[in-house]
Amino acid sequence: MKQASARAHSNIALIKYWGKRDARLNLPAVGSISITLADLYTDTTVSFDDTLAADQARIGGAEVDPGRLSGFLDIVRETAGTNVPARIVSENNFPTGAGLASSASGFAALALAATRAAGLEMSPRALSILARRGSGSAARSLFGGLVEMHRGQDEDGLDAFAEPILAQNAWPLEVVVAITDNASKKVNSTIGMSDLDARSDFYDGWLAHAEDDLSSMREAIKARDFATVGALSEMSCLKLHGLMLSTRPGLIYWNAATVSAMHAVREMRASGLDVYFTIDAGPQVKALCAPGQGQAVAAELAQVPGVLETRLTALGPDAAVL
Ligand code: 2P0
Repeated sequence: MKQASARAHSNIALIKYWGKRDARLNLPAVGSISITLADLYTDTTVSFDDTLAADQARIGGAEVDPGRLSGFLDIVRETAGTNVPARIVSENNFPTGAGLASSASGFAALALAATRAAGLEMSPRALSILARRGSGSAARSLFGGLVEMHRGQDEDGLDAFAEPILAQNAWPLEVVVAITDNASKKVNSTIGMSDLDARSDFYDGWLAHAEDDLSSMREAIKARDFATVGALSEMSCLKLHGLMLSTRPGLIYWNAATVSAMHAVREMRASGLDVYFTIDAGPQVKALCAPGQGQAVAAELAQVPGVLETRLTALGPDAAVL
């Protein structure tokens, strides 16, 4: 039996990925820029075991259908020249499938653990390309700090990978995650973003401005210009949700507490705190805070009706073998 374990941290996109240029290779239609989170992570152990009849998977203590994970392991097995089944055991230290990027940390941890267990030594870039096959956002979770994912141009997807913009300790931003619902979302991201050409009249506009948004964000990050980073983050979030709302059938990932928390963030800003919101394919609100402002923001968000829990976190590290 060959076994390895890895930890990868969740990430939150500030410039959002939504839409694919190739569904089979899971190539994104747009690039994205994210921050990796210190305190939200997935630990995964992969054991290739020739006494197993088929792949098995356990997530958060429950046996699950290994379907999507098996498809991913097949890519690793093909690269390593083996067909041995595997057992996957994975734990998130946060709610799964609720818009907290569990597929990002999950597939990044799986990519690292599975390749190590299979005896493959891959560069961070090759691991990012592999993790992308599992989930687009997972390509970013290989890296700590602030990270850019490239959409790439090549048909084989070898230029669609993530790389760091700023290291974990280069800018001590803080993030408050306000959890408003612990249930899994009803429409997962892959389905929500499928076939947007046919399903949204806003998709052309989304694609047309993606490169400008990415370059503005890249410059603002390099200049440590928090107000611009925050304003671009809120804009990209609202634009994403405009696209989601415009999709047939319309995707409404927000609940009442999500909207209350968005207003609360803007009120905090009006009263002098440096904070901006972002929201993914789920009802949780993530507040991006300038260094030193996270505690005050967490205390305010905890008072918002419908906010169940807040978590304050700093920027996280690269994924690592345990
Ligand atoms: C992001 N999201 O950039 C965007 C913003 C959610 C909203 O990436 O189909 O789970 O597996 O590539 O990575 C969530 O999508 O989708 C996501 P797939 P993924 O973080």
